[in-house]
Amino acid sequence: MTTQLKALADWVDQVANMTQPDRIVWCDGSGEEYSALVNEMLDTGDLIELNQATHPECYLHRSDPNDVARVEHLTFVCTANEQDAGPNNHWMAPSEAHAKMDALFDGCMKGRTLYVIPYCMGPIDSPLSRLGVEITDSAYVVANMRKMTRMGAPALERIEQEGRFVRGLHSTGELDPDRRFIMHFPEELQIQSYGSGYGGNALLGKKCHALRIASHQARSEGWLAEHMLIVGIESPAGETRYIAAAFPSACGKTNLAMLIPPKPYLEAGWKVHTVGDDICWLHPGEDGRLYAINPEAGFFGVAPGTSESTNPTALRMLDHEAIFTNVAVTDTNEPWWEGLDQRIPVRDWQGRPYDPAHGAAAHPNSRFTVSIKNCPSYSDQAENARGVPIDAIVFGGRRATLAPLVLEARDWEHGTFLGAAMASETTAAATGKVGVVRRDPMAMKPFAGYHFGDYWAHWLNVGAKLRHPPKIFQVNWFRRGPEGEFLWPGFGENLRVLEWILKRSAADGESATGAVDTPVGLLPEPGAVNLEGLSEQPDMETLLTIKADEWSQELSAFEDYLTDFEPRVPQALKALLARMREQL
Ligand code: GTP
Ligand code: SPV
Ligand code: MN
Repeated sequence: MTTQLKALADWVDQVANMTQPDRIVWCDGSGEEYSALVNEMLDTGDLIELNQATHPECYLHRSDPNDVARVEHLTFVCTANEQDAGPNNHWMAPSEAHAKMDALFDGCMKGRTLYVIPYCMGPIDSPLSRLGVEITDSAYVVANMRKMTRMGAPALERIEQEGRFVRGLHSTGELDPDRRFIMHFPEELQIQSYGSGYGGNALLGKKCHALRIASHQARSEGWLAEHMLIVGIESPAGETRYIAAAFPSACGKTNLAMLIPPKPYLEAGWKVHTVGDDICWLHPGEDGRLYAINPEAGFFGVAPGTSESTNPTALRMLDHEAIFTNVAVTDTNEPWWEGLDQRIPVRDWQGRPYDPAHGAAAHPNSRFTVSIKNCPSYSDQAENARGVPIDAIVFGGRRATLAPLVLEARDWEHGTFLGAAMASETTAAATGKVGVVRRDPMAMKPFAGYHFGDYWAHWLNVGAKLRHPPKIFQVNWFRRGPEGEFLWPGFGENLRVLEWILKRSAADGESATGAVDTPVGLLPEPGAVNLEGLSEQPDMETLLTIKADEWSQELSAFEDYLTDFEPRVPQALKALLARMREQL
């Protein structure tokens, strides 16, 4: 395979001249190609076979211990004008970044194979989908891209027709943290990544293309590229309505996207349909509603915490055709992670004999890669070229205090405010301290490819043009009690909150019953969230109370934060903030 498209052929030539690979392979995305790659990686030790009787076609990859998460401090947005990247991004001048990267890429593929991966983000026949080509010297990246994207011949065909594609160049380099950069050139539709083989740093279709570059394009084209799951909730009446929800990394998107309804809901006939678990492209439709597609074709999900009680759907899809990264293994050579079950693993994520003194057996950010088609709750609308209509947008964070279980925004503007004011405790998905509350507007702090002030203004613009905008909500599954325990049972039980959200969305504005007004938004009325069948009654009083002094402080902190983004903060957000403070 090669290509008729001169721009692509020339680029591959130019990269090959610079990186000096031993051979060049154009990936067609076939099953034979995948099997051959797996066999090659089993030989090199890049993959380790897991128990093929219990886990057919499942493999384990162990990363370099210095390369197990996204590296936000080494991730740059290289716009011509520094202001356009905004204080939310690290910036480097394009010429300086190119010089740095050219020096790193020079000869870096000697003795290696250069793989050319044409891919399509979104259903292959959707006008909303976008094309890209990733060049990489990592077979692990190729194998993951095959599960995560529509990769190979059909994508190349569309690229040749359209002539426009995002160029992503990746090399694992030496895996040296001091020679590692993830560079974005939105104005050139280019990504260059060196020195890491980890997910978000190396699978360039994912965060680099589908969020950082796409958010840039979405802004100029009138749509939104967001860090959101997409889920369809089918009521006993047989009506399916769709929710898009943004939570920061490792804060519950995968779990919510494939939740299993609690027993009374299952018995009543509620069903869940998974469209996506991480990225969502939202387009205004001709009918004035907002439509969502999932640009991805697979999951790169967090392993720890996944169990029969929290996410049985995930376990059903992880016992075949999955690649595990940095999990532990049991004496029967099955994958294992903290929270899975009571077994004691024999080897930890680094391959050492398991010793609790070394810390967790599976890395806290260990992950699985699996095709979305393996998901038992896979939605038959996931390939819909128009996308699915969204009835509610949900923003959520991980907050031990302050944030209530659920809060409804008065309108799109207020919802944009709640999204912008999000903060959440940091997790192991990125290198750095875990558990520190940081501001993470719309769960996009690491992923918005441009200035947050412009981004909020764009949100307001998109909403103002929708004749039937979805309602916007804020949730928090992670509120803790005095002993550090979670106050809300979470996981499948979150459907109880989604039910209230959908009820409120169907109803007409504030005339709907079931909510009480507060200065920061609308809360469920006592009894409005169905708690029937819960073995323990949660402390709803704490979960649904807005404390004026705490919130005044929070709004002050947000006001301080906003000053970093001046003079680009939309007036409407500042006016809302002032009004809320007054009312508190
Ligand atoms: P990324 O893939 O990093 O973007 O993360 P994600 O948002 O998809 O996070 P995921 O659903 O994988 O959840 C991360 C962690 O949060 C896992 O350890 C889950 O077990 C845990 N978690 C998810 N939902 C809930 C919940 O409702 N309550 C509690 N207490 N924990 C949850
Ligand atoms: C996240 O960190 O939000 C992820 C995993 O979904 S990664 O692909 O590394 O971005
Ligand atoms: Mn994510």
